[in-house]
Amino acid sequence: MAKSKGTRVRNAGSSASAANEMRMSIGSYLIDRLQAYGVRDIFGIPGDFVLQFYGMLEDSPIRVIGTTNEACAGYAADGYARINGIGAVCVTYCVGGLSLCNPIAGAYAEKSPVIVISGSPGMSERRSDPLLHHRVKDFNTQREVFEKITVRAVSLDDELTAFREIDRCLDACVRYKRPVFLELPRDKVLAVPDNDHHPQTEHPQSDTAALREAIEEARATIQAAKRPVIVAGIELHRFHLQSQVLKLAEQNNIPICATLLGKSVVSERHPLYLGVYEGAMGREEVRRYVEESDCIVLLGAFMSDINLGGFTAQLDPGKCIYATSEKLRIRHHHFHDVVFRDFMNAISEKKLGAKRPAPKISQPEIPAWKPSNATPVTMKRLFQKINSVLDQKLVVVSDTGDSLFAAADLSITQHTEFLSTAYYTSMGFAIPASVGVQVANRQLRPLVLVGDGAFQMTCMELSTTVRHNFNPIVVVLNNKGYSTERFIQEGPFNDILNWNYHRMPELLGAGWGFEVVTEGDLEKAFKAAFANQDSFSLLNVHLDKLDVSPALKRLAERLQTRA
Ligand SMILES: Cc1ncc(C[n+]2csc(CCOP(=O)(O)OP(=O)(O)O)c2C)c(N)n1
Ligand SMILES: [Mg+2]
Repeated sequence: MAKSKGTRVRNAGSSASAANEMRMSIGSYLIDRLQAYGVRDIFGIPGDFVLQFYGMLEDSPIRVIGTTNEACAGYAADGYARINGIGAVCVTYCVGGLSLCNPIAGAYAEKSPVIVISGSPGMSERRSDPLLHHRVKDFNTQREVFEKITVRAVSLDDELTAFREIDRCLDACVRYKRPVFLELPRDKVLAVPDNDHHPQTEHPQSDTAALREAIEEARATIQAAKRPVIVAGIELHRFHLQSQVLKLAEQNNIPICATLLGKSVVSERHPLYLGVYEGAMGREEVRRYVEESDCIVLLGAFMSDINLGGFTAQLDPGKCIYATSEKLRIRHHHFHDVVFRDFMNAISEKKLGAKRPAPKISQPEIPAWKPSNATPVTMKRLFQKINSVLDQKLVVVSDTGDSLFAAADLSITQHTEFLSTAYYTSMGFAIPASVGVQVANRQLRPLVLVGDGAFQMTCMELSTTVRHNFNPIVVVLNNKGYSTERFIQEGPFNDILNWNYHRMPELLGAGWGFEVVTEGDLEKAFKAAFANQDSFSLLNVHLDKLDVSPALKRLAERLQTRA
């Protein structure tokens, strides 16, 4: 993690300071600070070790959203955090908390700021080491597991330090945009520390000389380049730096592409937008533009394999400016103590000297979609259809599998956001994350793209969708198993049971289901789904088990030609 030169500590100021004289309990201080950081809703399932805190949450303005299991709560909180800027989940000791490990590991990997709160046995109950229920090895096991997958994991077991620990945890969550973990022993929820405390936040500072030198070198490098290009990554979204990247591009006529995880960071209808850069998996003209560029400005991007097309991206570090919240490298020079926001503000501050004509960029046409009524649906035609409906105010939430690869070719407009786990790639993300999206903003309508395998992992979260009258459109890519894996190595382990996915509404007592075999069915189902504003719609789209997206085919072909 990048260290910053200095850190300014400030009193954050909140009702907590005013209420300090009245002395708050640890539980109420935590709830107060959650609200100060923008947490309006919290996901989870209660249990006896956390019931008292749940009671306090119910009495607070924070809305508790019950989910069907804790893993789903984790994905929902992650989806919520990606829209709201921060999310939270509250569960019981070990049986609840440890189910969160996979979603929270994903949130860590992809920098989604989620606060995890877990109840735990009271400190007084722990004397003489009893075998209390839910205990694994010793009373610290759960916290130690979370130390590996969060930026800060603490137990609020000491009144003297609890408030300070809460401040530090929440601060780390927003500063690093990564999950934090707070364990609250049940006999400390109402404990009232008797020391005075004023909430504090830390503000990392850049080393001014390092910042100046980095900016001089970056500006000179971009200015001298004939064909610079920007690769925009997900951190621009997480740190709210989209306007800075657009300013840098527009002032200097520099084309922009996005990584797969960063897709939708800038509107894909922007005149300077080239497309998703994902090595061999992406469109050939985008790959060539980036790899032939003499100055590649990677901003907030993860240099991961799937994100950049299975390690097929060929980027020469000698031609790259690579800036993230953790690293700043200009060609082979490494800079320390430069805060990403300061770098972005300074680099976009004023126009660079070079006169550069606007590049000629032609985006692929989005042809009007006309169904050939009796023709069976293919992946290619399905995604052409989806592309043609994206003008609406939608959030595309894509699960892992060919739904993700295919979605890379969708054209995301200003009105649409794109959420996926393109780096960690855990199946089961999309349906619970879509719940998180609508809890964060009821005006957004998720278009969920999910394989049949991933759907079977977390589809029960549609239950929460129904409880809250949410209205996502869920497209199940029913290719009868794990086609992405089939594509790599076929075997009976890739087969799954074919469910009547379109009959989920009968089970849940709400929603509309559509079975889609032909293009005619697809046309009718989408029309009805868009008209159905009041509940979820589910399209069970039958596909051939060997039919994969153009993006996945491109990857395979190019890997073969390079081998
Ligand atoms: C939680 C999890 N388990 C296993 C995998 C490995 N995996 C990657 S893609 C895939 C198949 C996905 O199947 P499906 O959701 O039906 O999508 P499809 O590949 O058929 O498009 C599997 C098993 C994973 N990424 N995540
Ligand atoms: Mg499948």
